[in-house]
Amino acid sequence: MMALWAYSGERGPAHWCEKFPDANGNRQSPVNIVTKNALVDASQGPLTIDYSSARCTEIVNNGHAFQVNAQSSDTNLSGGPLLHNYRLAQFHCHWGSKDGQGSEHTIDGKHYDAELHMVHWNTDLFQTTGDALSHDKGLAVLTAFVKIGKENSGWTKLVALLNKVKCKDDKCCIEDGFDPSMLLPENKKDYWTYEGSLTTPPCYESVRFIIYREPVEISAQQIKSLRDLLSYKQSGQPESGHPEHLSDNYRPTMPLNSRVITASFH
Ligand code: 1SD
Ligand code: ZN
Repeated sequence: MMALWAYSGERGPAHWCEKFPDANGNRQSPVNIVTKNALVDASQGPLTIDYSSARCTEIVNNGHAFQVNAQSSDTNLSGGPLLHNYRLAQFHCHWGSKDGQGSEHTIDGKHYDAELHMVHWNTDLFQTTGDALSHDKGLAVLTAFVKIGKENSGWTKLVALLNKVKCKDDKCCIEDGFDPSMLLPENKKDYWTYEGSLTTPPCYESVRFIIYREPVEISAQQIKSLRDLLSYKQSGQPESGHPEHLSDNYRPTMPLNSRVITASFH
């Protein structure tokens, strides 16, 4: 079956709103962060991130990205700009086919090489991830930029897992689990935050983004394992006119409109 949307061509980002009207809304993501315009709010309390009970037991290639699913557990993301408790549902990345592109958000117009999204849902107000997905304050996405540089030992295990889900719909159990905190930058105090949306259809306006200022570095060899993923099924072939490799899976930045981006630091 043909995918309902894509990152280029006739079903690319400019056409998403034809099937997914929220994509035309006024609080869409990603956005360009103009650092000098961010409103400093050092009064926000610290962000609490507790992944100690995380049970990340499955990795999937969904044809748009890889995704590591977390089973229901007592992970917690709260504090900072968040008014509720959030629980980790999954994490995934967006990346480029070549250096200098791949992140969804940009900083003063500049792309990083990839962007990691830790997707959390609000367990105070909703019963399931599905309920939370389409409602304001439903999701919180903790975001880390990825930059090509030195090898990252926190990524070693992820790279090994990526090799097991090369094709669309490939799935693999992670027997001994995966500690997602290995993928976050050291400096967790400095971040930007704003109210946005899912960056993929249906583009629901349900997401509070929290974006770390400090990028994490991974090696050229490590990013290659992302670029080597395939966008089609083992038994199939690439859709005509669409890239064989899964990359450049980032949405162009969307207008900020009247939103304000807050910075946790001076
Ligand atoms: O792209 C993801 C999508 O795969 C899904 O995870 C959705 C939440 O269910 O979130 C978007 S994103 O906004 O985190 N990129
Ligand atoms: Zn994402």
